[in-house]
Amino acid sequence: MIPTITAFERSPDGGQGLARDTRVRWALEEVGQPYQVRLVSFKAMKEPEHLELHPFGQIPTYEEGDLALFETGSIVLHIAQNHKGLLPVDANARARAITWMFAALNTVEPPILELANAKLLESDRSWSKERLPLVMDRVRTRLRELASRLGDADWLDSSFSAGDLMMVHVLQRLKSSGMLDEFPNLAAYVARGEARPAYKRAFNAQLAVFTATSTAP
Ligand code: GTB
Repeated sequence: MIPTITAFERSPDGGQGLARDTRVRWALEEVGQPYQVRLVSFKAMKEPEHLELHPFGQIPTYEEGDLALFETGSIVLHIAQNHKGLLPVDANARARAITWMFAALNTVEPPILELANAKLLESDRSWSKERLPLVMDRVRTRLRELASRLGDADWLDSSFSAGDLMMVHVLQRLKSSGMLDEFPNLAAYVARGEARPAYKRAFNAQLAVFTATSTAP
């Protein structure tokens, strides 16, 4: 059965691949599962039809037969559990890979989102300049810890997994800040993820949506 995901009709990132449908597209490409995409506008995301699929009115969602999922952690885990290629066969290695997925979403992504919000939504507040260095320090702490664990390894555990896919996509959000470059092994780790053919296909597919909608009359 071909799954259908939802994505922004017009991504605010201008096709940089930062919207979260990219991580789902990437997972589907890694396992060789074709998929369909339904594009949704910001208005449609808040309407009853979409809220039925996603209680928080966001993208991406994932539909496959009777199953409808939201939350990229859950969607990528579902894909990884039902196809070969994103989780090791060995039970302990599999549990560790899933642990890295949770670490990406629960430990590394929150301070990165806090930074994005501080820059995007709070820059006009009187306290913004004072707060920003604190928020940046929280991100740096996580990056330092992650860089120390990764060391000179290619991936977080023995081989590329859904944990790396999630971590790379989470870290990509920092590229424009320059903070990733303070940790050369993390910058190289992200570049390794982006060099994977499956990532390139996912990136190009989301970019094609942006290009098509921005050149439409
Ligand atoms: N925890 C959820 C998940 O992982 O699935 C979070 C989903 C989420 O944040 N979705 C965002 C959304 O639908 C799109 S990806 N937002 C609309 C809304 O909440 O009304 C987040 C995102 C948006 C924009 C950029 N960007 O422009 O760079 C990057 C990431």
